Amino acid sequence: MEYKLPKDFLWGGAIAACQAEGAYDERGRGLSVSDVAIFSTAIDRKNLEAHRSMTTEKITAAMNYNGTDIYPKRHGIDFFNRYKEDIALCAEMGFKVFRFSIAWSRVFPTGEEAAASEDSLEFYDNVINEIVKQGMQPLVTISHFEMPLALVNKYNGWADRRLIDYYIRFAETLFVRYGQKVKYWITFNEINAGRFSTFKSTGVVEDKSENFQQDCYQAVHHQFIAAALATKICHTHNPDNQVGCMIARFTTYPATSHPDDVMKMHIDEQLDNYFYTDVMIKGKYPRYMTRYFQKENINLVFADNDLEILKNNTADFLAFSYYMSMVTAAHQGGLEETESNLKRSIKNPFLESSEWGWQIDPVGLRYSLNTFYDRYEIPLFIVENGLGAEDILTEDNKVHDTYRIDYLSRHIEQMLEAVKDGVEILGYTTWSSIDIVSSGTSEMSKRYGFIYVDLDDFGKGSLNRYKKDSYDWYKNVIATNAAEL
Ligand code: BGP
Repeated sequence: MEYKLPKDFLWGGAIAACQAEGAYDERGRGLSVSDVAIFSTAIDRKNLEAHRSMTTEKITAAMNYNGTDIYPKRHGIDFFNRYKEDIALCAEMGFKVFRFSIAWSRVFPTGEEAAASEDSLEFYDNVINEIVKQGMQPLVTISHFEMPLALVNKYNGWADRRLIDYYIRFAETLFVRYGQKVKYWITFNEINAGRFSTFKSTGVVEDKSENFQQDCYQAVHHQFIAAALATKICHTHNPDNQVGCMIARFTTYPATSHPDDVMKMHIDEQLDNYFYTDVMIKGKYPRYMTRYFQKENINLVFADNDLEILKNNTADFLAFSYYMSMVTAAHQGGLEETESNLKRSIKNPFLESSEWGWQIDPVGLRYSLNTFYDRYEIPLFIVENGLGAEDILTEDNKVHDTYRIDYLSRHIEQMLEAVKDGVEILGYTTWSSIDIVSSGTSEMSKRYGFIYVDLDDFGKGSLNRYKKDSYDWYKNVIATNAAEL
């Protein structure tokens, strides 16, 4: 017997509210962390540091700033008004699933309202109905780098335990309203991002914290509890629904075969990846974290029944994003580094990099799928994979993105190898489906979609949508269930 890709494999693409919707101040939406986490812009493209250390001063400056360089981040690609056209274009490609997120700051503008905004719920009714009408499954990320800014100002974000209640109120509102139409849910986008990009992931502000490290991990602990409770509540409303956890997969290799480097790789994998999935899938804190917390002088505060909650409400599937692999060494001195998603890496001499320094590694995807499945034996869902590039729109409105086709086909090829290895995979949604604003750089010119959006880094452009060469290519991949790549 041979393992094969199932006929009902969920092919599709993804977006996030804070990078696509725009309309940041329309119809009662509250300000959100994503509106002010905008410091690495086209002007300062490589400055990821800004996201790691958001201070109240920087946030206030951003709130009062109306400069053109932050235009794309707040205005997105106007998905808020153009969702019908965008969803139709994705359906035409044959998507089986459409991944998107719901803006918390739209549904509960300050997070603390007694009732959800009916107007906003209707907007998402329309989005979901459109997806279903066009023959696709919605895959909803409940929280994708977006939360009401008011909760940051009042509570220092997820550092405060009360955030669990606010999140649960938000999540339950969604389960009640959409639970009959949405089968697949993700509780938090890249829950492991909090360690590298604390503000956009947890809303914790560095200068509001007495012990920033402690608050980072306490915030993540609160998110673990919130995710577990949300999983429980979702199942109560509809036992058939599936709730996944999600991390950014930081696949890490040792710089050499020196045992110290291999050990360092093992520890990095534990701290950056497995800590999160172990808690959310095995339902308990792994023992290796005890040593780490002691070393870092971190003392997490647990409520009486926290361990019980984690144990009884584990994730139904493991979703992850995969863009590249990384390299680590016990002694980093003198080794050349490169940028990557959320953290830096040592350069791998065997791999090519994207224009942003992300090291392209299709085999690493097969390796990641295998290592995850060996460890957990639950279904996996690749919910982000793609290439950020500076596409060029020709005079006849075409984009010849052969580099994107090359990137995606090589990754899908390795995903198929993993299927043959016996790994159970529910689906594959590319990042992104249509061009949206980059999360890391706030730029429009870092594009990932099959559909080009005519908008530049300074908010100029017609917002017209144009199919890239990769559009027809992916349509055929889906039609042939990847028999033709
Ligand atoms: C992931 C995020 C996405 C997305 C992607 C690409 O970390 O979940 O929101 O943006 O990375 O990153 P970037 O936009 O920084 O290129």
